[in-house]
Amino acid sequence: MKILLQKAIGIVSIIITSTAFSGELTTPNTFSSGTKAVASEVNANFTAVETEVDDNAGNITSNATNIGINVNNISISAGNISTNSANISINTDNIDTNDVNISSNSAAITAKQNRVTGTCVAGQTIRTINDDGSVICEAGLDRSEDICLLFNTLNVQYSLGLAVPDYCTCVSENIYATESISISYPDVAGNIYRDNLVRAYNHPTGDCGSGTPCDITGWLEFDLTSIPDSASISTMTIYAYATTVFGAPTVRVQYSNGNNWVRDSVTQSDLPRTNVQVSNTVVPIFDAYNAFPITISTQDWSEDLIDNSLTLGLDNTNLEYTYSYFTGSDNPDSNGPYVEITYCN
Ligand SMILES: [Ca+2]
Ligand SMILES: [Ca+2]
Ligand SMILES: [Ca+2]
Repeated sequence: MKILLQKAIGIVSIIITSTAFSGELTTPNTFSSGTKAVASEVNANFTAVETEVDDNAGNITSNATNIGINVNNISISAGNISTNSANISINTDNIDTNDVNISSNSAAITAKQNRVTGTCVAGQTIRTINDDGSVICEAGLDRSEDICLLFNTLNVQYSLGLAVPDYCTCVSENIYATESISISYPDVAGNIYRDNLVRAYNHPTGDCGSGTPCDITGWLEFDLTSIPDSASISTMTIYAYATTVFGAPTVRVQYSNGNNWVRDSVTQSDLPRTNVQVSNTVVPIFDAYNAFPITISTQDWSEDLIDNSLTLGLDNTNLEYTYSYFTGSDNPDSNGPYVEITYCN
């Protein structure tokens, strides 16, 4: 703004200078040799000369003033020119810097990964993302199926204690016991009760053979043929109907690796207490089905899926004289014992 004002002042001063010029002298009369000069004509010529001389005198004064103004303006302009030169130099440097930045930005734009805009149809997965944001698809793998397969084939629920994911296909089956028996331990004679009751019975002062106190486990056998060998069992609960409860027996489930036994011929050595506790204890309720939820992680159930014979016992841990009797396997429809197994594929 300041520079523009100074330029305007300079232009005005030039205009003032150029308009203050004098006219050209023209004398009104011309005298010839041998003729008489008339005084009025001579005076007229002098008057013309006087007018122009006066005019020039005025112009000289105003020119002197203008010259002073112009000198000042030239000085101001010289300062501005110097400032402008410095600014031009700075701008030139900035332009050079910008050129370098533009060059590096162009390189970065060329090398950049574009926003991913490519898509794959349902059932496919992205294999490669291209620089321009397009994608290369391939036939998708159903990871959820893989994970369920992992649970089934490696039995990780048992080995790692991991729960089967909800999205795995899980089914529940109620499998009724095919055999039942009650056997006293550790009587080497094997005091065996081959009737249709499943005993969870302790009598510390009783005699279950050769003077041995009574510690009777009632066993149940289940046929697991209907469950695939590769299945992963996620929950398992025994339901047993209590027909007698004396005192407050604390009944737990235990496991035996005995297989394919029948009530009429089974011996104590056929049914060892291989795993003495695969559930917490429950005090049974009389004249009702009692649920005994099994802790899946306590046993590798895959061997029973392969041998198809699962043997689980009901045992009383209360060392006082207490007991509970449950319905045996003879009549499944009459409150028979069964196991509810949930497994996943
Ligand atoms: Ca078995
Ligand atoms: Ca099987
Ligand atoms: Ca016992």
